[in-house]
Amino acid sequence: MRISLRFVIPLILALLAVAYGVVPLVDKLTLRWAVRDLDIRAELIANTVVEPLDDLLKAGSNRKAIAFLTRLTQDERLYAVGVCLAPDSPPWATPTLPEEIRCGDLGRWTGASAHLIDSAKGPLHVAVREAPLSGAPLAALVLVHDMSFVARRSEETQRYVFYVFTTLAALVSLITVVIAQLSWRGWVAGMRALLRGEGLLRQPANLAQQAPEFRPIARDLQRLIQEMETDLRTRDDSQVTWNPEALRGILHGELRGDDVIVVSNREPYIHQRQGNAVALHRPASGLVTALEPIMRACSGVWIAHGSGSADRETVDRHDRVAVPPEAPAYQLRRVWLSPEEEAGYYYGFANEGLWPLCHIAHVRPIFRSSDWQHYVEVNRLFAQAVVEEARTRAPIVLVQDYHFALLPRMVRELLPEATIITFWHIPWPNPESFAICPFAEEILKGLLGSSILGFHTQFHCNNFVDTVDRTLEARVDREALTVSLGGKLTAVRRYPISIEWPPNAEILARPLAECRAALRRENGLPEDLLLGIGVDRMDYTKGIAERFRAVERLLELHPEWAGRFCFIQIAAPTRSRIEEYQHHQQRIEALAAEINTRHTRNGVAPILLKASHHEPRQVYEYFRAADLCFVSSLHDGMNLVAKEFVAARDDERGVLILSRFTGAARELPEALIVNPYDADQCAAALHLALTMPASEQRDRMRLMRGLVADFNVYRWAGRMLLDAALMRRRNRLLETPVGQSPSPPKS
Ligand code: GDG
Repeated sequence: MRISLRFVIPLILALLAVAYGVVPLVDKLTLRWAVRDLDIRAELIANTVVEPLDDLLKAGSNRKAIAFLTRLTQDERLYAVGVCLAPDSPPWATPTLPEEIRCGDLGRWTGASAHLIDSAKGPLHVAVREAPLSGAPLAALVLVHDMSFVARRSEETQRYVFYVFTTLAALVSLITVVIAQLSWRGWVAGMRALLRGEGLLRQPANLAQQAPEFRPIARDLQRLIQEMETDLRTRDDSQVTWNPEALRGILHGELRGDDVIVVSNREPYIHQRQGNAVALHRPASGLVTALEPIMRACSGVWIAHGSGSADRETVDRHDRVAVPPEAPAYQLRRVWLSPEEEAGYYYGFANEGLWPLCHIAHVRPIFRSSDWQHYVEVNRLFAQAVVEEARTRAPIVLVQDYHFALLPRMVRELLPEATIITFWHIPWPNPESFAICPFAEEILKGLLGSSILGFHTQFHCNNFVDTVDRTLEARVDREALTVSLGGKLTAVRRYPISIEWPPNAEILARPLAECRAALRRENGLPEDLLLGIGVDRMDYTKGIAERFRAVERLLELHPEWAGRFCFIQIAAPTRSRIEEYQHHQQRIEALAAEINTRHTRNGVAPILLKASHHEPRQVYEYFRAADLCFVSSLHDGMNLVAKEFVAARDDERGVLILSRFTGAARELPEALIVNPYDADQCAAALHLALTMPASEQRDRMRLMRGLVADFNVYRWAGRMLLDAALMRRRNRLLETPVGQSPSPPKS
């Protein structure tokens, strides 16, 4: 529409100008030129005919004189000729001489220019010239030219002028449209690129080449936008009290209540058949711990694998169940997998391939092409579930973890307007380590379907960007930390995950002294015994063996602790179908037994291994009963146990020993930071913790609690949602055609 107007309007203007300006001008000019030509012609004829005419008159042959004049009019333009010998006599003339030409008023036709008359024949040009003849010195010759040829010539000229000008006008209009289109697109593209953060300054060779005139404005605009964003971020982060209400506020204010869909492998509630009854379980998973309070606040849909033996019995006909059961706040949509799919996608590719690949824990990754096929299929299955659950064309999809590396791209293809935030809960290795994966390219391309890709630490963000740079033909902006693949931009951002704060009152309900006494009693331990705690899934990345070795080393270096100190390890069973995990559990059990054999004193074993699942409330009671918590992961994205221990200690006591290879170590430097591979250092940290004065414990714990309180899980999710909202606003602004409302809901 815009294009056709741009073409037609100049064309119409040009035609009007031709009709009312150019054509009359051409007429006037043609006439003027013709009259001048005829004047000259008349002069020439007069000069030529006077002499022969005089001879004929002298010879007295009037008849011959008239015949001579009539012969002259055989010239197609000379219409009539007459001779006036005296003013009062009738002219000798050809029969065609118009009647209004009389010898008495010839003065009417003389002067600087000839005169025109209209006759039945058409316009005539009359020229009167002196013709001194013998005996009639005042005689005059009247020459009348037919001017119809002028009209014909003028008509022809008009036609040519019209065609020429119309063609020119059409050409000019066309060129105008093309230039306008090109420059409009260039500017729009430049502006879009700028607002997307692909500043011209960052790709001078590319964009600045396309629109070099844009460069100075771009620099200023970009700086302004960045300053505003930083300003907004800092203000938001420091001024908001991050709680469920704040999150709901963002969702309904910034995101206009758009629908939120979470996708994860692990479901937050598992229904298990136990005889005739159905029991509800909360799985041991950092991801679930973090996301559950978010979903309770946002009330969207959580899509996950229905893995419980009674899961099918508890869903409605859309495979949904409202949770939490005691106060439903959101929908859990279960996706069913066959045993083969689960074996290939979950146990195989995700946990025998990607998990060891991303954790530098010296367990060799296994990649089977059959596992990969299942991984692709299951990702597609979940992508389809996302489409089914989306209420609008542009939902916010929160993709969780390494089980769904391909999902972001699949969802992007099915729902191009969706805002896809992918969070990678585990570390991202360096490019050399990642390169051994035979499906590296597909995984990276899959992840780059995300609008935002989040990691716990800046180090993992950098590793990811480096990996993309080495593996794909993508544009990487290291300053803005964005990756552009096939024109689609993915922002790679750091969002350190956290836990609910303040912690749920229920899990802190039991008084501290009671927890201390009860747990010692229940485990047959002396009342004054010092207690260490470790809570993990039974995973080889958690460094449980290294932890036990540290306890052993402590007892070797400080035998006085034997019988006075016990370390309780809660190890929830995990991925037990995988051989590596079975071996790991056997090794851990054997190691604990071996150390206990050597160091048990007064009936107190130094290590109490509880290889079973515990409810969150019990876990928190252990945290509250302990004097120290030891987190010794060999490599961990964040490690929420560290933060949970801090949250559990409202008495501001207890010491946290924390592996430097966890994301948490970057946020909690007041913990005793150790290298879990260094048994001596860990033993020294254990000794330090057991002897740390209460005041120092309080000082350290206060700082750590302050950090976790400020940076709780609502802030983690809120930050991502705010970034998503900003992105959506930008996209709506830039991609919505003028006058069209953005993304109407699906009918
Ligand atoms: C991944 C990343 C990242 C443990 N045993 C029991 C139990 N737990 C709970 C803990 C904690 C959670 O499981 C473990 O969370 P972590 O963060 O320590 O570790 P991963 O499960 O490996 O989590 C990790 C996390 O994702 C989040 O992004 O921090 O780096 O590896 O909440 O309390 N919970 C129950 N019973 C148990 O026996 N109920």
